[in-house]
Amino acid sequence: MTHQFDLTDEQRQVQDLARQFTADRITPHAGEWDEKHIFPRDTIQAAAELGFASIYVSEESGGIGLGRLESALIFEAMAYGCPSTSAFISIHNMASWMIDRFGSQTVKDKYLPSLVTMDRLASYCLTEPSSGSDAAALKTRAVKDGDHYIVTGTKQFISGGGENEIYVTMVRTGEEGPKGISALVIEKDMPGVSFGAQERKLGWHSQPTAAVILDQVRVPVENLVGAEGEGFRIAMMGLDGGRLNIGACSLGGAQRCLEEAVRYTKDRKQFGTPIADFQNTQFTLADMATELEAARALLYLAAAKVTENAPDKTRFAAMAKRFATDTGSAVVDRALQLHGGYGYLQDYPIERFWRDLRVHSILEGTNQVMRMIVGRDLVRQ
Ligand code: FAD
Ligand code: 2MC
Repeated sequence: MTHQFDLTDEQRQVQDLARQFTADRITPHAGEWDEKHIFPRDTIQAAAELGFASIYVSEESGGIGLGRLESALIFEAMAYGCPSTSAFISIHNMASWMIDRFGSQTVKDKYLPSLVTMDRLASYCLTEPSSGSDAAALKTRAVKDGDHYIVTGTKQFISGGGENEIYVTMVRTGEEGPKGISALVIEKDMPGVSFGAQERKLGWHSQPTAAVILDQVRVPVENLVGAEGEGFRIAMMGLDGGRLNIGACSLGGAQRCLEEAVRYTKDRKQFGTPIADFQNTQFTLADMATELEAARALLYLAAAKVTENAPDKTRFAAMAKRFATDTGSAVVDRALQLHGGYGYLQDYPIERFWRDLRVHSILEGTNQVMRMIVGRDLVRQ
């Protein structure tokens, strides 16, 4: 490390590994996955062979035990090829980490060995039809019956819904509000689990999204992650990391589009000269690069804070998610403009990134909710 703000040699190695994997296994295929709605399960499992299914799962549980900055570097690198696939792997990591960090030895032994290899894939189920931003208002009920809970309710918009084997699900075991919520591991094959139709989406075509419908599902009490009533806090702590990863996916996608725009504008001629020669083009590229670096710096700082469990980690994760996702989309939008009409065509990758990044300002907490988290924290002090 030459100075305080550089990556370490180990971090660069992790980044290089993820970049190489992306160049070999993701970038050449991402356009086809998007166009044909292909879910690349083989590629996702190949990522697990590099440890990318369990980046911040502890080594004792079979993970690679890295920090959140290393995680951000990996998701940023993979999003350079395909933000949708990178984000899918991030959600699996978030759910696996919740089990590792808060689960009993029984629940860890039951699920983590197959999650770190991605023989089983994990979803994170918080949102419901009537509770999105107001997540603590969730209604899915889990009623104790001996050594089981009987779970009934619907989870909406679940990434991996219908495909994944494991659903880390926030359910109500007690009173109204956040303190009545618990986290339970539910399996796809448990009787009473079914799925809604696959959602037809603007982007994120390389991964499935569906409602998870729970009708009197009998779930062993041993599948609790953390104690009863701790589920909301666990879910929010999962999202502190998930939001960093989603921000990193926007950075990686936007970096790709910036590079595509530089290449394209040097090549494309109008008025007898490459359009890269116009001052407007150079100023636009300069702003794109500057804003991206600023977002990256904030995101890496926030990631370091989450690794350290700093007292202001949640505020910084929210700031970074908001800023990186908005900046990422603004950068991609300008890259599209610099491509003119060609940017709007599927012959170039820009429109795919434009569509894929759009949802990052909505999911894992909308960017209005991110402002709410930051604003509340500012006025609380
Ligand atoms: P709402 O909460 O109804 O919000 C609508 C609008 O109102 C938004 O602009 C919002 O910012 C604004 N708003 C709401 N409350 C306030 C407020 N207090 N102040 C200001 N503005 C406010 N969820 C999961 O649990 N697991 C998943 O795997 C998952 N994957 C997803 C995948 C996709 C493709 C999508 C689209 C969503 C996914 N989600 C998932 C759900 C996602 O987290 C929610 O869509 C998101 O949290 C917003 O909830 P909502 O859609 O109900 O919008
Ligand atoms: N870490 C630890 N604890 C936390 C926390 C965090 N990041 N955030 C909240 N808590 C605790 C908080 O301290 C409080 O506990 P206590 O009363 O003991 O102090 C409790 O949780 C309730 O918190 P709030 O009072 O802040 O709860 P409120 O209901 O007012 O709002 C809000 C919480 C709006 C921040 C939350 O509902 C939220 O994040 N909404 C957005 C939902 C969301 O992000 N959904 C994403 C779904 S996943 C997805 O989209 C995917 C693609 C996977």
